[in-house]
Amino acid sequence: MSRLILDSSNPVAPGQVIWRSPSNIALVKYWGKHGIQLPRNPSLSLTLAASFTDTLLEYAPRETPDDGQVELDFFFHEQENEAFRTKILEFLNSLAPTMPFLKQLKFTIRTGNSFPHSAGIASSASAMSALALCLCSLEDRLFGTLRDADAFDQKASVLARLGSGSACRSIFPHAAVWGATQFVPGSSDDFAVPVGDLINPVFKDFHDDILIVSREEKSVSSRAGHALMDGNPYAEPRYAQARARMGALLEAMKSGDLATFGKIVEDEALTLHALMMCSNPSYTLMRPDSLAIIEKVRQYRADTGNPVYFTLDAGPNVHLIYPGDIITDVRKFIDDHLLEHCEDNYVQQDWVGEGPEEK
Ligand code: 2P0
Repeated sequence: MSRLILDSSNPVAPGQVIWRSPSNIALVKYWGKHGIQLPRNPSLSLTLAASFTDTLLEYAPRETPDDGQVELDFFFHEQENEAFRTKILEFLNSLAPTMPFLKQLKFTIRTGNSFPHSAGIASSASAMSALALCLCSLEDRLFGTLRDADAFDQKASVLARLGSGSACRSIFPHAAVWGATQFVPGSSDDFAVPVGDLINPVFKDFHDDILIVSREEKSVSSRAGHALMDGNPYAEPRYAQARARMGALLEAMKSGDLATFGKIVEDEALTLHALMMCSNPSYTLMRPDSLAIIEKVRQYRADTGNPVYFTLDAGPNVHLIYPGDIITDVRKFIDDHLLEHCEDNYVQQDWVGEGPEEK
C-alpha cells in the first residue's frame, strides 16, 4: 500500500484540480455524533443540483520548510478569507498524518458558491465535499491509488465526512445514506453510499424550493447543536426512532408512496427542531415565518391534494419538496402565499441532481 509520500528527488510539476459539488437536503436527519465525526443514527438525503460549491485546488512543490502545518492560501469569491482559511487549514492538518504529501506541497484554494453568501443555505456540505473530491483527484494523480471509481467515491466520502458530517452524502447522485443501517447493504458510519438505484424514479424528478426566511447567522452552530444532543434526555429514543424511520422511508421511496414519504419527512424536520427546543440550554432556530409557511403548506395540501412537503435544516429556512409534474401549481402557490414570509422575497430554486462533477 502506498504511503502517500512524494519522492523529494523528483519534484511534482505544479498543477490544479477543479470540482463542482452540490449541497444536499437530509430527509432522515443526522443530529448527534460521537468519536471522530461518527453519526449516532443513519441519515438519508437528496442530492441537490443548483446549490453548489466550485473549488479549484492549485498545488506546487513546497518552498518553505515543514513547520508542522500545511501551506495554504485561500480565496473565497476571489477574496482572501482568514476565517475560512483557518477552518480549512485545521482540516488539512488533521488529514496530514494519513496523507503526508499534503505537507510536501504548497496549496492555493479558490472557491465560491452558486448561491448568495449568507443566504442561510448550509454551505459546509457542498464546500467540504468539493474539497474532498479535489484531494482525492490529487492523490490519484500523484500516486495512482484511486483508479477504481468506487474506491475514489468512498475515500472522497470519508474525507468529506471528516470535514463536515453531512458533506459525505453529497458525493453521490440523487440520494445517499450515511450510517450503518440494516436496510441498506454496504452502509457504513464511515462514509455514505448511493441509494438512487433503490428508489422510485419519481424522486429523481423532485424539486426543492428553499424558502429563505432569514439570512441571519444562526444563534447556535450545527457543531454546538450536535454536542447538545449528548445531554438531551430524548437522545436515545430519538436515535432509535431515526433508525426505524430509515426503514419506513426507504420502503416508501422504493414503492413511490408519496403520502407516507411526506409524513416521515415532515415528522423528521419537526423532530429535529423539537430536539433543539428540549436541549439544555434550549434554543429555537425556527422563526414565526417558518411556522407560518408550515401551516400554509399543510392547508394547501389539504385543499389541493398536491404532494408538497416541507423539511428544514438546522435553521429557519423551509425546503418545499415536490415532484416536478406539479411545478406550475406549486410555484404559483409560493408566489401568491409564501414569498411574503421570505427575506427579500428570496427563494433558492433547486432540484435533485446528478452529483459532483470534475471540471
Ligand atoms: C443533516 N444537519 O443530516 C443534519 C440535519 C442539519 C440538520 O448535518 O458538525 O454541518 O460539520 O458534522 O453536517 C448539519 O451539521 O455538522 C447537519 P458537522 P453538519 O444534514
